[in-house]
Amino acid sequence: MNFEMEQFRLDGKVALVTGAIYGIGFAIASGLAAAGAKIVFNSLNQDSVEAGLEGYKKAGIDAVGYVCDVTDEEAVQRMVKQIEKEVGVIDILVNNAGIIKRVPMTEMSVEAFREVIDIDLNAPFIMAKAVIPAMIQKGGGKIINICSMMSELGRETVSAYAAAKGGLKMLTKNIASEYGEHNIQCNGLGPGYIATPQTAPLRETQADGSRHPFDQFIIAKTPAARWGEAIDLAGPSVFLASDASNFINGHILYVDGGILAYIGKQPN
Ligand code: NAP
Ligand code: GCO
Repeated sequence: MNFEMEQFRLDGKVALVTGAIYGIGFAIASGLAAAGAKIVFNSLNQDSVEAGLEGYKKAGIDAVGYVCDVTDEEAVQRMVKQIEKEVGVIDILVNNAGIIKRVPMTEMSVEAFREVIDIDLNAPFIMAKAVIPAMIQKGGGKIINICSMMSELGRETVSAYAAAKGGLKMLTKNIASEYGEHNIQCNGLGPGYIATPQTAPLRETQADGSRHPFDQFIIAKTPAARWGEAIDLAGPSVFLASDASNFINGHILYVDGGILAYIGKQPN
């Protein structure tokens, strides 16, 4: 069997990207659309769905949006059944929706900790549980969980997020283990530090016009010497969503400019 570039195409596939009205999710959806996928997304309310649809229309993408909180299993089950009826069986699920709370652990309420775990870890479980049965019936599918460098490393103030993303790495490996025989490939994408609304507070220009200390820190820690852009995730997502990665399962693909490989530039 010869390799064909067609293996990177997603024509005829239905891709659900959660929380994809902007940021990394929107960029991933744009990449999947460019490879031929039909894009479906969800957000928390009708206004944000409408905003998302406007954004996709401006990008020339004919997307379909649904209101759904990914932590609500009944709502997720209803949404997946509605998508299967109105668009088609979900071939590709990207668990992108996520939040972060930056609070010193001893000052973090258990409610705040639980909220991060609920959205960043429990929801990918809920979403995968909802789409896998139809994927099995169809003969296979792709699940891509958006992990993080915090699936591997910790840092001050992100205990809940790191616990969730570390758990998401292992949930990825377990879905791969449990459903690989049904031709379902479940892999993770681990973005490095990406310039999106989620990291905007870490990049704010200081009152004296200087760069945020954390901004300078990340530049020194990243061999690419830059923050990632959301679009840097598009190509790797197409790869993991396509037939080109059919023998890759349970893998976390880090898209981090090399930060996990590098001790960091020596301060001047
Ligand atoms: P973002 O800009 O904050 O966008 C997150 C999206 O998730 C928003 O559209 C948000 O909707 C949605 N969302 C949050 N809770 C939801 C819920 N319960 N149900 C449905 N949608 C929900 O984040 P991002 O930077 O694009 O990050 C996207 C993913 O990449 C997250 O999982 C994040 O942890 C991960 N990640 C980000 C970075 C980075 O450096 N930016 C690096 C590694 C991993 P609303 O707008 O309505 O709140
Ligand atoms: C932080 C950042 C990181 C990034 C990302 C890194 O506060 O350290 O928000 O957590 O979002 O997860 O991969």
